[in-house]
Order: sequence, then C-alpha cells, then structure tokens
Amino acid sequence: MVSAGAGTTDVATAEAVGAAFRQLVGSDPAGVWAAPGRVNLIGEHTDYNDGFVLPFALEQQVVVAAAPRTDGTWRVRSLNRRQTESFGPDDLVPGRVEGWAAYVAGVVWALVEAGHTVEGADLVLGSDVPSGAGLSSSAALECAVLTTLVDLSGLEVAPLDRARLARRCENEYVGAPTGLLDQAASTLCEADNALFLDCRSADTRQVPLDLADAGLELLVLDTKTPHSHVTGEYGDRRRSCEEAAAVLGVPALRDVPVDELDAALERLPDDEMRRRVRHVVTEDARVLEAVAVADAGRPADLAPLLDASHVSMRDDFEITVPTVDLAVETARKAGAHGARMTGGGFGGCIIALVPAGRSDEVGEAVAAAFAEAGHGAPAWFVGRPSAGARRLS
Ligand code: GAF
Repeated sequence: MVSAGAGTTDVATAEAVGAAFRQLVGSDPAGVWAAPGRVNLIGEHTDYNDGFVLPFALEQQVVVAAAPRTDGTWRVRSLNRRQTESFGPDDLVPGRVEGWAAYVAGVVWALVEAGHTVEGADLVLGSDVPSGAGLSSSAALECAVLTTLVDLSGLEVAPLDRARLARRCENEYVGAPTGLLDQAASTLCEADNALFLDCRSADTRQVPLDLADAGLELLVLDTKTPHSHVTGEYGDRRRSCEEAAAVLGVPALRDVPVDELDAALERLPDDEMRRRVRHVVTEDARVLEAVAVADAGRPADLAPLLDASHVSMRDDFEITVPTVDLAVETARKAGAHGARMTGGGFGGCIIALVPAGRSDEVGEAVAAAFAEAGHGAPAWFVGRPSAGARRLS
C-alpha cells in the first residue's frame, strides 16, 4: 500500500500545502481540497461480496492545493515524500506511472476513461493519514485528487460516481483488487455519522454515531505492522469467496442467508472454504445488527459485535497477525468493551470501544505488552467521525 502520506501532521493543512504550492509554482493555488482516511467500524471483506459495510471518515486527511496548467500535463508534489513527479496524456496507461504518483495518474486515467476532459494541473499534496496502516491512505489520496480535478476541470460527477472512479483507479491503474468501501467512505461520509453502504445496490444511509453521549470513544491503534493489498493474500481471499459463490450457485456470498448458513457450508468442498464463507456471511449479519444498535442509540452494544468480528477474522478468514491479536486482547484486558482489527488485514490498525477518556490508558497497556513481546511501539489516537471529501478554500 503506497500513499503520499508518511503520517506527519504538519503537512496536511491548507496553509502548508498553499505555501508549498506558492513555492513550487510562484503563484496562489486556485483552491484547496481534502479527502479523509477512514476506519471501518464493522463489515470486513464484505464489500467485494456485494455485502454491507459501516465505516466512518477520520479527521486525518490528504489535502491538495492546485491550479490549472496550460500545457495539458500534470505536475504533482508530495510534501510527505519530498518528491515531485510529472506525467502527460501518454502516461495515462495502467502501469506507466508507478509508486505514489500512480494514484494520481490513475485518477486522471479513470476520469478520461469515463469520457471526461481533464485539465492539466499543478498539485501539491500533504497527508496526515498514517500510511500502510489500514486507514485508507490510498483512497484518501485518490479521492482528494479526484475532487480537486473534478472542480478544476468544471466537471459534473455525482458523489457515488466519484467513489466508483477512484475505485477504478485503484483496481485497474494501480492493480489492487479492492472493493468500494474505502473510496465510498472517503467521498460520502459526513461528520458525526457512520456510513451504511449496501455494496450491491450502492444505497447509502448516514447512521448517527454519538459515542460521547454514551460515555464512550473509539481508540484507533496502529500496530505499525505494515500491510499490502497489491500482493497476495487479499486477492487470495477474494478468489476464494468468488469460487465459493460459484459452488453455491449464487452471484455473490451476500446471497447466502445467515439462517441457511449451515446447509450452505455442507455443500462446500473443504474446510478452508467453509471458514471463508462463514466469515463473510456472519460479518454481513453483524453489520446489520450494528446499524440496528446504532439506530437505537445503543452504541455500547457495538462491543460484542466488534469482538465477534475479530474472532471471525482471526479464526475463519485468517487475516489477522500476532501483533494485531495481541493488541486486541490487551485492549480488552485494559478496559476496552470490545475491539477488532479494522481494514484489509495482515497488519495495520485495531479499533477499540473504550470508556470516554481512557484511550491513552488502553494504548499504553498495548505499548507495554508490545515491548514485553519484543514488538515495536504502536501509535494511537481517538477516531472521530468526520466529513468526507470537500473543497476547503
Ligand atoms: C481494504 C479494501 F480496500 C476494501 O475494499 C475492503 O475490502 C477492506 O480492505 C476489507 O474490508 O481496505
């Protein structure tokens, strides 16, 4: 997973990218735009199975200062990486631009593929979304650039279509076979809400999430075990789900009703496939339950669902790693009501529902457990449901 961000906060403000823009280009930007990273409260590896997800956008975001260029090319400066890359119309071919700049070129490519005319531009990017931590730093980059270029070029692209184009960049230009979760969250989330997304119909609904009112907060803890989507395991899980759906004769695992799960499992050829299917089908059911408890104003009842989701990811979908399991276990022992890994897996972040004001205590307990086990130090913050992609100035 590559992003423009190395997780520093001072480069992700309108002032910082504006000043860097003036230094690079010699004039003011035409505007400043931003798009956030996300945590997924629940609903992991359900998106590409046509199922349900419940993410919220974080305060951490990618910020872009930009202005049109007259020569029809794109020049992009990443403040985090201290690198400037340029590309032109001939580079709008998957594979031509690599590394972090591929997420920018891929967005231009996706817009052009969809029939839009995209103006050349100078863009300066800063990010405080931790990179490689499972918080969608890539989607934040794609969605920030997309929002910028749509505005700069005067295009009409509906919010859901923006998310779909950003996903197309990730799938077809960058080559990561992900679902719609991350780009939908970065584009469509609203402050103080989680986003319920039905990944088949693409219907969405804002779900108010007032954790403070319930005396709670959501700790986001980065185990600093980096993960990657482009290679291996993520694609393997996706293939396994598609094969299982084919064996069961359904378009996607979303079509296996949870109350018919046992009968469906009996029809599968091996234990591994049975475990994969059990995760996806029960995870979809947990998302629906999570939406119901949030709707009922009972966020404390999310806790057992987070716990069950983690066990399912650990034992059935087999996408957790020892640092992540240790973090979840320690967080619970230190007072979290419930905890789970969030994101694609094989490293990255956990989330934990903790009593308000106790995130540091829980984070420190995990840090001590990591030190004792010989792991590097984790980092953490309180996740607050924030706004999706938008123009800042
Ligand atoms: C990653 C992917 F990008 C998402 O599409 C989703 O599948 C997630 O892993 C797992 O829920 O973030």
